[in-house]
Amino acid sequence: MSGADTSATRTRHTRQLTLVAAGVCAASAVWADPRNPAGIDWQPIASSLGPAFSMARTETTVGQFQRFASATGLTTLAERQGGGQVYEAGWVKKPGWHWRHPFGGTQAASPDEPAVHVTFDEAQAFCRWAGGHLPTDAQWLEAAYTERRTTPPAPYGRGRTYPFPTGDSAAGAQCLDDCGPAASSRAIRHGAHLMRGHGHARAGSSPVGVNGLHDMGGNAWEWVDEPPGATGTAERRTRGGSWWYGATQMRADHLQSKPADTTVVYIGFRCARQP
Ligand SMILES: [Ca+2]
Repeated sequence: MSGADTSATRTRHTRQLTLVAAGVCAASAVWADPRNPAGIDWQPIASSLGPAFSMARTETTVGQFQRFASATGLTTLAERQGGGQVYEAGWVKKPGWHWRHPFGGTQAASPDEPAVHVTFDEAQAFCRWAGGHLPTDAQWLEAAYTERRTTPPAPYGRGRTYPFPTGDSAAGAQCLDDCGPAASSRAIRHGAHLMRGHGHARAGSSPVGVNGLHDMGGNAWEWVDEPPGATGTAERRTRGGSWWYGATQMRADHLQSKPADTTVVYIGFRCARQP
């Protein structure tokens, strides 16, 4: 019995040392809450459509994804293929553009930037490691547009469904200039020449929206599990628009999808979990 305990202790200690050696600054968080190894800030959503669930209050960040990559040894498809893509006069592969360097160059992404250039399967794997799953389309829509908090702060009203994740208008979101001038000043300058848009902002730096969530409209476009349970490279839906788009793409009736192995500078994700 004591031998088993000693072995378990040694195994746990070895893993802690491995995490520390790998530069996992949040190792304490990993061990403090094994149900939430990524340290996600979860927002409960009291859904009227089905079981309650929680949604990450921000897009998955580079810091959170770093914990996952360190723990699993993941090298993403965009890294293995030498870079992800952006749309210019057509799809263009950008050497060196991936989640660690979203716009290439030598400036590494900050821990609070959204993790982008991530495939659907990589996003789903992160969410399962983090204790949840990619949201279903129904969960994403419920969380984005219908206010479910018991006493939401003004201007939000309990039970109201809004046209945008930011409420009655798209103002304040990280999108093209029809979301307002802050999208330019808020964007993180990586020095890359962009043919369109200003680039992404730090996750959670734009004003809070419906259900207390940030950036459900704009910033990084978000993978959702639609069609649910599909496998392979079948197209999956993306929700909420991005910094590359205007307000129209933030609406619930705007449907877009991409092959699951797409790696793009303006596609990221967030996770949901039960409850
Ligand atoms: Ca977003």
